[in-house]
Amino acid sequence: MAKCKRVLRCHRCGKILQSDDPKAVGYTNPQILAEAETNSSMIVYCDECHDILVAMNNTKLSDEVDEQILKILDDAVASDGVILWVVDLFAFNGTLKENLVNKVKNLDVYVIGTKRDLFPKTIKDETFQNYINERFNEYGITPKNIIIVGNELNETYAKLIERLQKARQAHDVYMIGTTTSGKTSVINRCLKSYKNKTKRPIRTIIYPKTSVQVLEIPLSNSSFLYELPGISNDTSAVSKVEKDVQKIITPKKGIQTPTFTMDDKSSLLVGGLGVFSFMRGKPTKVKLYIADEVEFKKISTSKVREFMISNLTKRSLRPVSDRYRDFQQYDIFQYTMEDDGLSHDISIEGLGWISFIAKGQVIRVILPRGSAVKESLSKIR
Ligand SMILES: Nc1nc2c(ncn2[C@@H]2O[C@H](COP(=O)(O)OP(=O)(O)O)[C@@H](O)[C@H]2O)c(=O)[nH]1
Ligand SMILES: [Mg+2]
Repeated sequence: MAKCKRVLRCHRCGKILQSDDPKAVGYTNPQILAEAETNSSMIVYCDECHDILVAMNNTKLSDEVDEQILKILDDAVASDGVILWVVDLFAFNGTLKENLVNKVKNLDVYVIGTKRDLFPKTIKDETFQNYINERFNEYGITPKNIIIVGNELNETYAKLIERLQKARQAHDVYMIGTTTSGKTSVINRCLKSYKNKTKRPIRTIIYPKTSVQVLEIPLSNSSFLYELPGISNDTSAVSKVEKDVQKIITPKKGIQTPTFTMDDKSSLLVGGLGVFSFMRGKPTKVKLYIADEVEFKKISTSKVREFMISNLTKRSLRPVSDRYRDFQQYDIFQYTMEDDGLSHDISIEGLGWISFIAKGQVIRVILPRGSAVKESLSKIR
């Protein structure tokens, strides 16, 4: 009698998987393939896609502007400049890029966490400071100071300038941060309490030996603060969707934090863009953090695929991106959590995150291809 075996495809590119020829398409490790053949719930990628996915989650600088920023930062390194790193408290994850971190590691780094006003007032600044500190520490940076700001005009900004003036000891200050992290807003608010005591004007210049524009603010007759161009956030869901969808997923007024109890058959849909499926584990209380206009829904995991496809036309859960017309265009990651009883986040960069106590659950995350997913101890505990 003939033997029959299931033919498996790469979950990302759809190519038929094989483990015979490492040079041919669809190659994957024989052990993984053998395991997947007997375990139908396992997700497998060909080696090529696997490498792409790993690379994507280790965000590296990609575009040209980023290269120029690194060039400018060579000056910061050479002159022992001070780094003022602006981070978006909501869309934090793409912030720490390897090349950038390596460049400024040995300098004094001050961090400004922006958009505090999006979060409930009950959350203490300290909570955000601890989170930022932990993430920077992971990359070998100990920030000298972390300041949390929002869109209100308050003393924080005046204090910020004062503190920076003292700390920098006549060195130049280089302000860096991802695009839309809030650099210009911070500067505009600081300028309200800034007095230019120098003979030099505030101006934009093309930074020497580069082709990028920077804002140059004189701090003394011989030193400046430079606002550098935004670092690309090419792994953010925001960069993967059209303008009107971007507007919906980027919080303006506030975020919503609905809670759910997820069992091993339930999934949480975040608009038509992201899904968190709990595959294994006891019922878990989950808090979702997303922009106020994003719709969400808890459904049975067995219905996810069908729902996502029908939602493309029905649009019963918004937003929907027309760039993701079929299920193959989403990436899928699977996390097996530790059993440490601590609060963890799984975040889809730029879209939002879930927060829950880790107890060995298996969680599958579906997200627009190319956006990064990150697991860490919780931002808000
Ligand atoms: N809610 C809120 N929005 C902010 C804050 N700072 C900046 N934004 C918004 O974030 C977007 C990008 O800000 P911008 O300062 O231009 O960022 P840049 O690209 O880093 O210079 C704009 O829509 C701002 O209105 C803040 O503290 N709170
Ligand atoms: Mg700007």
